[in-house]
Amino acid sequence: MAVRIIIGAQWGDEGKGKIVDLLSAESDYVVRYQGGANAGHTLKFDDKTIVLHLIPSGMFNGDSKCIIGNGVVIDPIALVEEIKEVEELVDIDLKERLYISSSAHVILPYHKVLDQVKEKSRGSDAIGTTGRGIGPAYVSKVSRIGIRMGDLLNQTELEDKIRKNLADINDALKHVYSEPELDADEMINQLKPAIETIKNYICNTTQILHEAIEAKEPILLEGAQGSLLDVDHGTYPYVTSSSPTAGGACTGSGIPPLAITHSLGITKAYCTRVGNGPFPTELDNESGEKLRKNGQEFGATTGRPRRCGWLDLVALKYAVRLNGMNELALTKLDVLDDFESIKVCTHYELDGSQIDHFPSDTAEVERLKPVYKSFPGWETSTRNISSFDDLPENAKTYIQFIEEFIGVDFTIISTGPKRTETIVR
Ligand code: 2SA
Ligand code: MG
Repeated sequence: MAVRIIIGAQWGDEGKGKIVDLLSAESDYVVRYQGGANAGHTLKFDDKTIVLHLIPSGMFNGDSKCIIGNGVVIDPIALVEEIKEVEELVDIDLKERLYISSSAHVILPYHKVLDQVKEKSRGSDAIGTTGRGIGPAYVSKVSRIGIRMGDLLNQTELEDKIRKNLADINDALKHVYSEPELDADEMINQLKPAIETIKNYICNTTQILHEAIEAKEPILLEGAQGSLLDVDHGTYPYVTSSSPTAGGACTGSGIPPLAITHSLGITKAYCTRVGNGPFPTELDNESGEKLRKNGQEFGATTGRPRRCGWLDLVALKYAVRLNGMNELALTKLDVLDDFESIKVCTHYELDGSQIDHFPSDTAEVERLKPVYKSFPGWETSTRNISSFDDLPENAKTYIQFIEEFIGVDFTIISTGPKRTETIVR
């Protein structure tokens, strides 16, 4: 019985959605454990495309139960829109498939306003958030004034809590940020229809998962964002406000660490980052442009162009160690198809000395100079190849070098966005 965590090994957008969709056919449960509607997980199957932000990517392949765990922060209005979108795309009754933790925290309109106002006030130090209210919602959670999904079921108490929180927030909006105040009644009325739609999905998901583990049912845990955006282990403060790494999967679902059997890291064949913060292998040149164009590297939630660069093996090794990854998936190999030469970063130079680890000090990460190893490109299409043996020799050499460097093999290699465009080893 597998309990497998799927974790981004970079700065997000590694293609976790596609891999979760692929593996969900063999899973009884698919669980989101952190983040919120800042995530953008793109799925392509049959002739359909959908970008999921909150609903787990296990909805469309098999009939696994999809859980939004306690560690997620949920915007009820965004969730209702997404439920509608899913039900319009395919003929499924989500009532049978979707379970939402009563302990997950709610993103209220004031969190989104605070997110945007705080970003504006940071000026050139902006983090480049998605503006979806993620940071302020986790602030409410840890400062113990948060509203949880279960609280949506008691209208009187909910209204009380919203009014109380809003009094402080309006004070800050008015006096600290010189921004207009928000109206509690308007907010409450806006939430009512959303609550009506989602109330039947709210339940104790931790208990469901404990029973699933005891019944030895296979579970997939779907991370959002990536290891280098982790609030503890990423490039702080240029991080998201949750723990995408393996530990976050336990706290964000209630699954104990010893129940986890597999830690599957997802990495692209190159690197991207969206938002601000250091990115050692970033390419501010034609090759970077070409990666963006070939890989269609634009934010799946915000549409922002993603920053692109060569694969950073030092950062990848750090992610593997942080998460105890014992399997890797390589995605978007086909994006490199028309490059004459391809580089990977094998170590860094920091202030004149060579280092081979990822620094914990973000100021040091800013000063890193990547040292590369070059590979000849394969300059032929790998799109749609589904057997490792059929890959061009130069692609095999590239992949095998990464595996040897990291010490973990790729069990999945993706050669296009569709389910069929995949090598499973
Ligand atoms: P936030 O909104 O507080 O989580 O932003 C903090 C940082 O985390 C980054 N972040 C992301 N990075 C990559 N992908 C994400 N999801 C979307 C996508 C992003 C989009 O799939 O493309 O559409 O722009 C994601 N979500 C958060 C963010 O850029 C900040 O650097
Ligand atoms: Mg994404």
